[in-house]
Amino acid sequence: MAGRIAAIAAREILDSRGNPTVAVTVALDTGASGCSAVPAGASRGQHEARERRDGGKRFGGLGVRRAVANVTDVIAPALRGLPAADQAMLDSRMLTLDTSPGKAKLGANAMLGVSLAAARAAANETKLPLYRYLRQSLFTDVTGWSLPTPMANILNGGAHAGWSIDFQEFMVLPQQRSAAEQVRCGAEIFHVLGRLLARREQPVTVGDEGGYAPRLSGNEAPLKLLALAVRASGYRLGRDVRFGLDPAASEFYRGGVYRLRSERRSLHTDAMILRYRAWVKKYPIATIEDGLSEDDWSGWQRLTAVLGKTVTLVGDDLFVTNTTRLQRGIDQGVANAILVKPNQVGTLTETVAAMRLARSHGYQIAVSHRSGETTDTFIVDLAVAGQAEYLKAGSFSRGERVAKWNRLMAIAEQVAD
Ligand code: 2PG
Ligand code: MG
Repeated sequence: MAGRIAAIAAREILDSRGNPTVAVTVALDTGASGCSAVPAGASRGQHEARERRDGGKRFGGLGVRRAVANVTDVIAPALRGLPAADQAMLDSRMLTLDTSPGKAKLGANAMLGVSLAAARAAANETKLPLYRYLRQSLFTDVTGWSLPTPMANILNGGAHAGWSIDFQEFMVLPQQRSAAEQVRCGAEIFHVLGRLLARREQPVTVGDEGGYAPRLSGNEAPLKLLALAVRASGYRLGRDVRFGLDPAASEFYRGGVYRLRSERRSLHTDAMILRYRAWVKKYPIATIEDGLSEDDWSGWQRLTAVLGKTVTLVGDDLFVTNTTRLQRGIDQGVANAILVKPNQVGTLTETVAAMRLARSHGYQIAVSHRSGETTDTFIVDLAVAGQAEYLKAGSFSRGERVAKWNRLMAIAEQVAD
């Protein structure tokens, strides 16, 4: 018998930055249950669904007691008795409880916690691993188990690293066949990069996503360092390892220009595009995420015209896992891939809808963590179930990041059997 929701509990816990976030447990009448914890961004897109935060003194205003109460007092009574396996019904019922723009009333953090915990409870009831349950219930048109390539952010900047440099993320994309070899490759490069930095008397402390956060002059310096580290690790640049960038350009777009403080200059959209084109010739850059700002649609069109055939151009703040914005991108020839972050939109059903829409228009998918994470590894199972091309989960340090890579390796062992 399919389990029905018997109880929903929620708590305030801390995320990897030490800020409050929501943890939810959904219990079914069959005895099965599932938990989830919600992540939080620092470089948030303007068009994301809204988190509910308490304001006031506690935790500098970041408390989530209100969101927790919304789960237990508003959402739980409305969902009690519903079949946990009917994700679409649960999520649409929650949407009827909050019709405010961006889910501001209940909070996307409240809703997502319930949405993901319910999916886990339903999966636990079937005794299937989460990725298999998600595949069979939400991605029925997807077949085979080709696993996502890690996007590993081993050098952090921007809002994740006290603005040591302007661009936020410099990622390595290991090209080996197995997840274990990819993780090994990335971790080896990470450690070699650390030694390179230490030799230059640079700090080897890490940023929010576990990558090093050196203060460098300009935004190209990290690419040079990455290239050195790849070679010094014995890997072939381009063949074994490619690069991914997430400048998170919305964060330094002011008054119609891109202000690069570490370079003491500002660039117009077309100068940014020229810069990317030059870098793509010089370095094995496979992906560029948020290379331009979230509402620079005409710039994105030109960027896509120039680089879209050779580079995976990923919309993060641009699309915010939102089908309306993604559809606009599809219609206007903007980007060719989407970053998927469940908490940008607030329910699993809407997240899957964005993935489906992307897939049906040939857009690639990168499922992603947030810079404020917990040890919850739901996104890994989601990426595998939906056959995302990429999984973006930070570097090879900090437990909340490493938990994701470890989960990926565990799944890889299972699907190889
Ligand atoms: C991003 C994310 C994750 P944040 O910009 O892609 O790396 O950062 O969670 O701070 O929005
Ligand atoms: Mg991003």
